[in-house]
Amino acid sequence: MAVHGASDQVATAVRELAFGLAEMTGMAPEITDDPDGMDTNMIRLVQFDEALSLRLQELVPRQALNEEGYAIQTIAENGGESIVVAAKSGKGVLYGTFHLLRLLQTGDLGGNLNILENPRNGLRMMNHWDNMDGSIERGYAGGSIFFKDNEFIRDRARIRDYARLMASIGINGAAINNVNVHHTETLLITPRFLPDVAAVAEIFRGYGIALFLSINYASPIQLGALDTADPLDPRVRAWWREKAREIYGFIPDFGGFVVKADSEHRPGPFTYNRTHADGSNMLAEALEPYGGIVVWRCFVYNCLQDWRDRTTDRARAAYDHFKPLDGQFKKNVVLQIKNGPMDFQVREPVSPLLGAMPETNQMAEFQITQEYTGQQKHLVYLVPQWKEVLDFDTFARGEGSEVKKVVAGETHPYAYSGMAAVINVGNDPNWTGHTLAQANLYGFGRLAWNPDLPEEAITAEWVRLTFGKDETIFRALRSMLADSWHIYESYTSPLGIGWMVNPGHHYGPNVDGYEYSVWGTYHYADCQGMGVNRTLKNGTGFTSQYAKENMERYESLESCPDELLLFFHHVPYTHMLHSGKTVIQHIYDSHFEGVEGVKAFIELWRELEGRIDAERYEAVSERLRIQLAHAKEWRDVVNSYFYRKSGIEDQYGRRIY
Ligand code: BDP
Repeated sequence: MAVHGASDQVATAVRELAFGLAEMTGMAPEITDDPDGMDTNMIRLVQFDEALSLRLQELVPRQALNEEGYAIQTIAENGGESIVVAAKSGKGVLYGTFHLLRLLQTGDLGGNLNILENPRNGLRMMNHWDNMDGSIERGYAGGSIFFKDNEFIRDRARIRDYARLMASIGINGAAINNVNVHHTETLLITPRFLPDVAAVAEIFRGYGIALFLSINYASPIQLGALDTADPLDPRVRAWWREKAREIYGFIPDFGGFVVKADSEHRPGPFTYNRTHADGSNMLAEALEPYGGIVVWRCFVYNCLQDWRDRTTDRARAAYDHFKPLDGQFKKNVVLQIKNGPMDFQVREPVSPLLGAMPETNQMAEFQITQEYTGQQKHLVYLVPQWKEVLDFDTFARGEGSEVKKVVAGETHPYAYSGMAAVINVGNDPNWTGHTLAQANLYGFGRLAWNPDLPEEAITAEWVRLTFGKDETIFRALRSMLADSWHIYESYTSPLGIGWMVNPGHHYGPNVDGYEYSVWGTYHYADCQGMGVNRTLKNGTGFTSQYAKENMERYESLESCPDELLLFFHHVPYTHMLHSGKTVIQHIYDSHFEGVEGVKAFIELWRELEGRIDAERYEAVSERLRIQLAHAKEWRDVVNSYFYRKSGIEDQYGRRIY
């Protein structure tokens, strides 16, 4: 192996490649730093710079690479063949090296390599919802890998493994603490904890990951410095400027802040009658001299509302709050917008805010951790859901303004944009609790790198990297993964209705769990019908937040897609769907089918016994058993609820409990 380039990430690439090769071949490779040597059959890792020989410079179309891109090419030299991984930056070399390792591991290295890859999204971020007591909000795979008992975990081996995992799928930023910043986490930006934060940032740096912190908007007050957090108060501004200077003293390449403000009891600029532009710009101004950014979440709504009039529909909140502020944000603020207008339900329309602010940086927020999608007890592969979101045409600049183009900064020219996700890892040995939930983590990284990757290609990569090249395993898992989201949807919530879950922890069926609460998440079922009327004509008017094409599609009962019907319309149970079924019959059928779907998973998985190591085989079998039991409960609770409400018999006379 020959190396040209001195950055931290090139050094990491060398270590990773040496380690990978040694693991796969049993032999440690020889490493030289003479890129023009006369050896044959080399792997060359090359970071372009002035000192590089012309011969290597000319190998790759360097202009075609962006800062994080890479090329992998087979070249003839010295009578043999070498493989060159070349990039402009150390990060690019590292990503290329992981790509090469992937090819080695899946056995796809044959033939002449001629690969050129650039990430489509600039920001490819993970959001941890880790608390310093070691718990993880909405975490289903054990405790935090960063914190325990209100301290940092000293043994950082796991953090290093985490960073490798992230870099191998192209992640370049991570916020390590929960967006709900409690007292201890407020201290993360003080000298009490900054040395520890810096130690984690150093590990991240080697893997090209910028460390971000979620901050408490009221820090100037909570940390005892001031009696206000008013963003227009000069003392508050000065406080944050000084704070930024202090943080960058510890971490010169600190990524910036992630902020949840004025949401679910978090403090924010509204307290001072200031806008979210005022609030975020103040922080952006402090970070600007150091190249830091503010990731400002748009999950802002009044969680104490009781929806009585058409103006307080929770679905409208993000757009209503942020759209009028377009153009008022500084260039180093990026708005992070949840994929749907509500909150990571199994089915929601795409957030109408995505694409709607040409003058303001935007990125999309997804949820890998399966809060509302089975809590890693249920198999739910989210890549198909994310692809639907990414492929959704916003029409923001006419046809062809898909979400993936918006968040890549291609529809509107954004300075910062990309994709973020709430991650699903914890300190469980297999990272994600459910082994098959790893596919979601992998898939998110791959889509953030390239949103055009087909679902099946991502699945194939993951299955082969995780379980080897056995075709039987691939066929079984491909079908289980591909169907799993729809199956989960079918035994949980029908036709775009969300939240029929137990309040608080959000697991298990409870049709009226949130129906009479202030949180603004209703199904409005009565004896006649159900669904939320969000039309412009006589509902909440939410449909009008979409571009005309989408607005018209959702507004009309004729064109609204079945799977979102009850999100947009209140209809009688006897309303006929495009599928040819009535709403009530659809509810019955889908809930019965969903349970059958889980039974089919179990059959498919059984065929893999003996092909997969016993530990993973058993662990997944156990989760599938739980899934089946809970799917039946879901089916029975939901079906009997709507049977009793509507009084309408199942067309097939099945017994409804
Ligand atoms: C909701 C979660 C809550 C989070 C919130 C958020 O239930 O734990 O704090 O999202 O995104 O889905 O801020």
